[in-house]
This record gives sequence, C-alpha cells and structure tokens, in this order.
Amino acid sequence: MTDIPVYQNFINGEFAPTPKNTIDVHNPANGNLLSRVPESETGEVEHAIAAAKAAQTGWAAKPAIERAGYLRKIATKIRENADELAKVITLEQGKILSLARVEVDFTADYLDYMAEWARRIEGEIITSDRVGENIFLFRKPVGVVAGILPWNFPFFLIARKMAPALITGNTIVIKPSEETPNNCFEFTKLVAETDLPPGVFNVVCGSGAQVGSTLTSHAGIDLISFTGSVETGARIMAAAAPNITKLNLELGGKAPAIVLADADIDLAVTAIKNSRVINSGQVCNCAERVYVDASVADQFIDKITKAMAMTTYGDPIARPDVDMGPLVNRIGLDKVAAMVETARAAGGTITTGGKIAELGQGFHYQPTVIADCRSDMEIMRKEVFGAVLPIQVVSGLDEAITCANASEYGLTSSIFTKNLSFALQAVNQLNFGETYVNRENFEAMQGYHAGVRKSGIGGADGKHGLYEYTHTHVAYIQT
Ligand code: TXE
Repeated sequence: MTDIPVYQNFINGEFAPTPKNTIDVHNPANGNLLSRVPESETGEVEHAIAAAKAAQTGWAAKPAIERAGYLRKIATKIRENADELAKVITLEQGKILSLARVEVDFTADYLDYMAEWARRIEGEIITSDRVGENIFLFRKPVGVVAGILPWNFPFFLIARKMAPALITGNTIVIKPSEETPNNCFEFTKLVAETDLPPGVFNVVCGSGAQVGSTLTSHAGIDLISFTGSVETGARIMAAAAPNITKLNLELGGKAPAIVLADADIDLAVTAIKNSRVINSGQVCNCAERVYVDASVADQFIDKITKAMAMTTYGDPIARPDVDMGPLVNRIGLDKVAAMVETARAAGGTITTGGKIAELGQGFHYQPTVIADCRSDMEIMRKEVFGAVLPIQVVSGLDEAITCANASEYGLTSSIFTKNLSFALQAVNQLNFGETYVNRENFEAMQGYHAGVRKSGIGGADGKHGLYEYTHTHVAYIQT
C-alpha cells in the first residue's frame, strides 16, 4: 500500500509541523483516499494572519515591478509542472484532464497578466478649488487579504485572489476548500521554491466552520475575498460585520440563455451544451436555464436533447476520453438528484437523463434536459451544480428578458440571435453582471467577472478586479 501524503500549512515562508487534526481527501470518481490535510487550530490561523501582517509593509514598499517578478517566477514553475498539477486537480475534483490542463495553463497566464499591471497601476490628480493646491488620489493596498476558495476551479482561484492582491502590495492568507486542497498545497510547494519573502503568501487549511469563520471574524483581516455559495457568503458578511471588514464576494448564479427565433440553432445548441457540461455542470457562470422562442422550441429541444444524450461520462483518469467526470461529492450528487425529482413532480418533462448514473462508483449524474419548465419551478430559480438543463418556452425577447431578470441571482446571461438590435436590447435590459452573445459562457481575464443581487459584491479580473484590492487615499497638498 502506498503512503497517503499528509500536507502541511504554509505560514511565514515555512511548512508548519505535521498537523494534529486532519481531514481526509477522497477521489470523487472512485472514493479512494488521496491525502490528509490540516484541520487547522485557531492559533495557526492567527499565526498566519500575524505573519501576513508583519510582511505587508515591507512587501508594499517594494517597487511593483519587483512584486511582478515573483508572480512571473511562480507562473514559470506552474508551466514546468503543468501535467502533474492537472492530474492532482482531476484526482481530487473530478474534472476531465484536458480541462484541468486548461485550468493550470490559464492560472499561469493569469499570474503573468496580473504581473503586467505593475507599471499600469495609476492614481489621479484632480483640479482643486483652491489656489496653489493639488488633489492627489493614491491607490494603496488594503493590507491583509483572506482568500477563501471553492472547489470547482480550485487552482485558478488561488491565482485569481493572490495575483491582484500581491501585485497591489497586499499579503494574503489562503484557505482552500477542504474538498480540493491538494492542488493548493502543490501550488504552495512551487511558491516555496521561490524567494518570495516570508509571510507574503500563507496557506491554512480546514473546514469552513472552524478555519473559515476564524479568518472572516478576525480583526487582522482587511479584505475577505470569497467565492462560494450564497448561504456561506451571508455567514461571512455576518462574521465580517463587527470589524466592518471589506468584502469581495462571488456567490454563483443561475445564468439564463435566451434563444430567439432567428438564432443559429446549431450554434446555440453547441454553445449551451458545452456550457452546461463543462466541469460536470459545476460552474457559476454557465448556462443554467433556457428561454427559447416558441417558434423554434421543438427544434432546439430535439437537438439539445440529442447533444446532451451523447455526452459521455466516467472516471476521468481511467477513461481520459470522457466529456465529464463525477460531481465533487455525495452532497452535490444528492442535491442535483433531488432538484431533478422536484422538477419532474412539478410537471417538467425529462427528455434525456434524469437519474444518478449506475457506474458502480463515483458521484456521476446523467446529463439531463428538462422541458416544459415554468418560472415558478425551483429548477428555474435555484442554482443546480450538475449537467442539468431546464427549458422554458417563451414568446419573444421581452418575455425572455422579464423571466431572466426575475431571479435572485445576477451573474451571467447569454443570448443567441442574428439581430444586433435584439442583442443590444438584451444587453441593455438584462440585469446581470455579464452577457455573452452567440457564444458559450466563459470569461476573459481582462474582462470583469461580477454579479448583481445575490450573486455577490464586487468582482474579479481586469483593471476593475485589480482595483478591488486597493483603497483610495486622497491627499490635499497646499503649496
Ligand atoms: O460551498 P461553500 P459548498 C454553490 C453551488 C454548490 C453550493 C454548495 O451551488 O452546490 O454552493 O457548495 C468555505 N466561513 N457554489 O458547500 O460552503 C468552505 O470551507 C468561512 C458556487 O462547497 O460556500 C469553502 O472553502 N468560510 C460556487 C468555501 O467556503 C466558509 C463555488 C466554499 O464553500 C464557511 C462553490 C464559513 N462559515 C459552490 N463555511 C461559485 N460561486 O462558483 C464554508 N466556508
């Protein structure tokens, strides 16, 4: 029997002693035990925050171009180890290897992209009402960032939080999801091989209830950057409230895809299917409910049913050719199964799938299409983290937009039409942070990934995401 690795926290530039209490990490495709990771104690979390605090002033004092150099070194190391890292992600998270490889490459590119901002972070000089005065706006780091990660793109999310934090002069304490921590520790090993100053990047692992709540209620944290569920986001807001800690929250979505009468139906089918199947449907911004015009509904439903039915699934290591791996855990699988059952009972027609897959092992759910859905059904309102596509028939764009906007979420949305006026009307009237026109939902690192309503507060990526990690300091200089 091979030894099960036991990972250690990374605090103040050193790996901590072997943890006393651990959490087991399993492969969702077959249940095998992969590793043991720390269930950190409060003292360790406080130690990490203190280390980040102590390092922050010196780190912020370095020229940004020097800070960029460290991000570039880490990016290079990621590229040198890309295949191994992709395998670690697949084993613990369940996504197919080719997607894990995309995630690894994107992460390295993201670190390089954020490094490019070193020479572009700008303040402002504003005209004064007073003679001989200049008003300067400086962009300054907020201080110590807590980065709390989800499990769906766990490797990329390290960089999405760390890179803008570090380039703007903050230090960070990362808490990976207890479902998928191994890739974060492998990332950390690469960081440890660089000469990044101690305390700038720290990792403490553990459950949300213990480690997450210690981090989010701690007065030493200046910004909490969290990606995860609405429920946990609300708990984090409550924990942050006594310290009035700044928040950046990405809390998922229920992305509508609108298919109009003039749409290229084959394009819409391919894009929506790909969007729903990627990462086994566990993606915050991907198409989660369709509003299709009545005139093309039968054609669309027929084609998307066939496309979803042809989607293959299985253990992504044993069968590298599959389109989808398992869901991340039993809770996720049971949740998807229950939501489909509720939709069926409420009058939804399952045109393909609709069951837990009988593969003998792993948390697999069949790719599923549900026709005859209505706006009042749970499946059209609540996030479903699985390859399940509910479809509602509508009459024209106005009804589609009204239905799309009637949601507690507001992250992403998409529309398929050949008419630019319809596309622009949708962009103007959809109350969402992102809209994709005639393409699958997948954001660019130079864009801005952000939602309205319960999808969160603030955003990530690009210039606007970068500046979330700064505060603005104004100086009135009378000469
Ligand atoms: O999320 P949680 P879960 C959605 C998706 C999914 C559902 C539940 O619908 O089915 O959330 O997933 C940490 N204080 N998304 O339970 O609980 C936790 O340890 C501080 C959408 O896995 O939000 C982990 O590191 N932290 C999504 C992280 O929060 C706490 C991605 C996410 O876990 C905490 C993932 C606490 N009290 C799930 N409790 C997206 N936006 O893409 C937990 N955590």
